[in-house]
Amino acid sequence: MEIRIFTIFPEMFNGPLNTSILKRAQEKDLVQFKLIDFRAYAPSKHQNVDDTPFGGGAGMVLKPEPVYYAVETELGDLSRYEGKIILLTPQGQQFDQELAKELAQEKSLALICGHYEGFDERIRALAHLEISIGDYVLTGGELPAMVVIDAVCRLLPGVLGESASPLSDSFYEGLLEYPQYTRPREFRGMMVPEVLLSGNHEEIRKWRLQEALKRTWQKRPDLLQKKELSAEEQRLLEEIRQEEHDGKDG
Ligand code: 9D3
Repeated sequence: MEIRIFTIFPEMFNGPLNTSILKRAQEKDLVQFKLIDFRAYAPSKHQNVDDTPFGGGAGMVLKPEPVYYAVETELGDLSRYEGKIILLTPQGQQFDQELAKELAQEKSLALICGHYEGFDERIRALAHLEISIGDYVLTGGELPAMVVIDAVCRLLPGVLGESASPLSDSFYEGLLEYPQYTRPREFRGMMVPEVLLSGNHEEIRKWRLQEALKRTWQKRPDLLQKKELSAEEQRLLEEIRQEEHDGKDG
């Protein structure tokens, strides 16, 4: 996948893109990143990429020309561009795992980051979709772009090793994670649950599934509403409800 990032702060991306999994994904040529500073496309060298809003008011607005010039120069004829052009904006569709999966199917992505109070409205016409990463106010679209890139790239074939395959996400899809333990068996009086030491893989599988269901039920009941539960999951959840009702610890 090729990912182009349009920003006036390309240096913000150096850490995340050149560390760990994303670094390795580039080395394996599974993904290519190109950072484009749209300041380089300002109408003249000293002309700014932002300006005061027509009609008055505080703050600065990102001008359309540098963004259009940058995107058109990089992507060529937009009617022939095969990927998705994405505007990062607080008004966008809220990013989630489903959207990450959809974007992971694309051959290329172009992410446009604003870093102002807003965009000139005409910039929206460039984009196929607008994405927000949640209801909180950031200083720009760069961190959201990195969130989208991270979530999408880990889904690309070969990016994660076998052991951490995104396929293993799917068994517990839509659930919070089950509790995990490593050595030592006892730490400051806190024990690793016996079942995990038992070597009984079927018991371990059931325990993990039930713990994942329990956590989700307690902390994110909204996720359970969305999920279609198998017969086994319904049975395990019923047990959890019963235990809770009987006042066992949970
Ligand atoms: C005056 C209204 N503000 C919107 C709440 C203006 C505004 C504030 C901050 C416009 C842009 C920004 C910078 N944020 C982003 O560009 C952004 C963002 C975010 O702030 N939260 C979650 N997702 C995103 S995606 C892009």
